[in-house]
Parts: sequence; structure tokens; C-alpha cells
Amino acid sequence: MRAFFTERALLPTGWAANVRLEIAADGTLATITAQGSPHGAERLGGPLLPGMPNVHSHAFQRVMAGLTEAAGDPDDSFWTWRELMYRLVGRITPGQLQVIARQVYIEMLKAGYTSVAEFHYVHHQHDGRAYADPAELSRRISAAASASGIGLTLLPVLYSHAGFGGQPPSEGQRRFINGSEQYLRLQDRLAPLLAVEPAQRLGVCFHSLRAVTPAQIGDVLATIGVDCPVHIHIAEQQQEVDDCLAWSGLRPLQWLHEHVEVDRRWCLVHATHAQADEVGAIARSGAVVGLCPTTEANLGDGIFPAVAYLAQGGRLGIGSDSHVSLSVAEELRWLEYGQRLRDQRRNRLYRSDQPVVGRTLFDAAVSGGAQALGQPVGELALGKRADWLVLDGNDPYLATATGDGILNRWVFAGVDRQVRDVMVNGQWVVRQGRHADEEESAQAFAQALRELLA
Ligand code: NGQ
Ligand code: ZN
Repeated sequence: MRAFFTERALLPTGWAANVRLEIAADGTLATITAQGSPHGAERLGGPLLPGMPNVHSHAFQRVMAGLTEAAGDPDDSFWTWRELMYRLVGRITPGQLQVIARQVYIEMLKAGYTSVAEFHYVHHQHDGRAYADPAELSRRISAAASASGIGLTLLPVLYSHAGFGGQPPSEGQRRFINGSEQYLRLQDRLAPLLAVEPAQRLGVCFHSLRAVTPAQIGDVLATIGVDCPVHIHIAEQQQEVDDCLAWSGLRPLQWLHEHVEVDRRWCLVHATHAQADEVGAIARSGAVVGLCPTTEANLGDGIFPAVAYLAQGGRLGIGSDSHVSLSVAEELRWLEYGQRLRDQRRNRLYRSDQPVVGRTLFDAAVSGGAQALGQPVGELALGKRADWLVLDGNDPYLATATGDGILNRWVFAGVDRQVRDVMVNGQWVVRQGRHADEEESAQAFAQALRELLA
């Protein structure tokens, strides 16, 4: 057993002092003792927190992050951005995808994300034909995660149609398209491959209500187990709400709750345009809402009613989605700031028993994130995986903060280099702010960027 000692750790019971933690050979936490002994233990360099799950990633989109901030048309929107994204997706090779994903995952680890749900919908060759191994690109994602050391919930995406009512897919979507049977074969091929990877698992995923039919949702759900994550993009854009109303007479979240049994396995990504009845239905279902505040801001989506949702006990996680930002602190901060800007008030997201906003945000996102990924993470507790981050105890802001003030300093006024050391599954993946493969990865990534942006 390896032993670690920290002066301050955030445990499920709250902040504890002089904590000794022991990790079993399988990477899980075997003992946790407050006011424990430092004898024979490695001393951690600052406050210890559970690692943050990232509930929503499209790794390849990192290539275009920051490159679409020039007006192409007075009506630039989510949909014009999507055209640019389709142009990029049309060019990526399997090797490039793996290089990009490894770089993104290394950057995630350095920011304090210790696991990621990859919402993976690029399945086929450039002309839309399947690869010799239909799981080629999914395997690249798994390999990238394992090279970086991040935990992975791989979500191969079912994508069949361009719009509600089974509309035929467009040219730009040809690499995404599978029928239900092809999709279930892909799942069957991946299950044994991921089962042997430490800290990796499989979930199911519908791209959106636009992209699948009700019958397809039923066919896929009929095949999965009681703990299998189910992710879907939903109600992100007003256009999508309007199209869903025209198709069914219901808004997307209303349609989902009326036709499908939404439960704790579900992660509803964005859910931006949720009315009061919809907010209540999600909160009661126990599903997690996957909020991606920097991408939602970047794409002009709107603001999720998180104050009302949290007040009803709703569960949430955070995702970096298109990766315009790879920062846990910034994602949490903008989750709160969106609510402030809408309400013209301060300190919006807190619980009656927890007035500290940074702590409320952090607790909600680690716990909802663990649920959405379906992995034994999200708290420093016995039997959970040793996925954690150590903040920099030498940083003057953090050294002088106590308890939840540490989280507030980091989330609202901090910088990413305050994340000092990161562990996944009992293995160090970031030490003193550095990942062992960061130089090599950055070089390969720069080469992929040169090729793709040429
Ligand atoms: C995606 N991304 O699948 O990458 C989507 C855009 C769509 C976000 N929604 C495409 N952030 O929704 O059709
Ligand atoms: Zn997405």
C-alpha cells in the first residue's frame, strides 16, 4: 500500500486536517484517516481535492478553438459555426484524431480534470464508408486516453438523421452516420476492448432528438444495463426547440420526459432552453444536466436556469465540450457568472446549508460528474478510485486561505497553474504542473495543426 499525507483535504464530511490516505494496488482508496500519522507517507504539496470529471468532450474541436472568432456574416450563429466544424471534421485522419485527443486530455489533466466523457460521433472514412475496423476511431480515443492517463467514459454516438422526423443526413454529416444495428455492433466490438483498460468504460449516446428516431432510442435502451450511462444533447438552441415543437407539439425536454423513462443513468447535455415544468421534471428524474458554460457562451446558446434547478435538488456536471477553455476553475466560474449576469445579482448558486458558492459549485460538479460518467470517482472515500488533485500550497492566495475559502480563491480568482499535482487511479499523471509526455505531445499536436489548418 502506498501512503500519502496532506495537511488539508476535502473529504465527504468536509475539510479535514492532517489526513493520511492509503491506496491499494488496484488504485482505489483503502484507508483515509483524519488526524493521521505522516509516518512513511509521501507529503502532498497543498490542499487535496477530488479530481473533476469532465462530462462532455468533442476532442477534435480543440483544433478550431479560438479560430472562429471573426465575423463571417452578420447572422453568425451556432449553425454557421457548425458548418466550419463540419469542414474540419471532413479532413481529420485516425492518426491525427489520436494525437489531438492525447493533447486535449493532457491539458485536461493539468487543469484538474481526472476523467472525461468523450461524446464521440466521427466514426467513418472521409467518404462515409466504414473503416475496415468500424471501431477504428473509437479505438484511437481509447488509446489517447490511456496514453495520457485520464479516466474515460467512451460514448460512441448514434447519429442517423439531419433533423426531426428522420430527415436524411447531409453531406457534412457522412462520417457520423450509423443505423441502430451498425451502432449496436460497434458497441459489442468495443465492450471487450474497453473492459481491459484501467479506468475506462463504455456508455451509450444519442446525438440529439434531431439525429435519431423514437424507435431507435427504444432499440438501444432495450440493450443496456442498469448502470450504463446514457448521454444526449438536448434543447441547446432555440431553433431546435422550435423544430421539435413543429414536429411533435412538444419542446425537446417535454418530449423526452413524456416518451422515455429518464433516470439517473442519463446526462442531458446543455438543456439550455428549459422552462419551469422541464426544470422540475429533470430534477425529479435524478438525471445529470451536463453544463458547458464556456462553449455555451461561445456558441451563443443561452443560459440554463441553474438557480431554479439547484433549488429543486437538480444534479449537474461540467464539460469543456468544444474546448475553447480547458480550465475547471473557468467552467465553474462561468456557470455562476451566467446566472449573475441574467439576474443582476451576486452569489446565485448555493445551498441553504452551504453559502459558499465555490464549494457548492465544486461539490455539485464532482458528484454529478461521477454519476454521469458511471465511474467510482467524485469523492475521497473508501473504495473509490484515487483520482485527485493537489492545489499549490506555496501559492500565497491558497496558503493563506482556509476551508472553503480555498475553493473560492481558486474558482473565482485563481489561475490554472494553481493545480500542482494530479493523480488518476492511484498513478501520478501531473507533477509540479507537468505531464511526462507534454513536450512530445505538443510537438505532434503542432504538426497535426499544421496539416489540418493548411
Ligand atoms: C456537436 N456541439 O455535435 O459537436 C455539437 C454541434 C450539433 C455542440 N452542440 C452540432 N456544442 O449539435 O448538431
Ligand atoms: Zn456536444
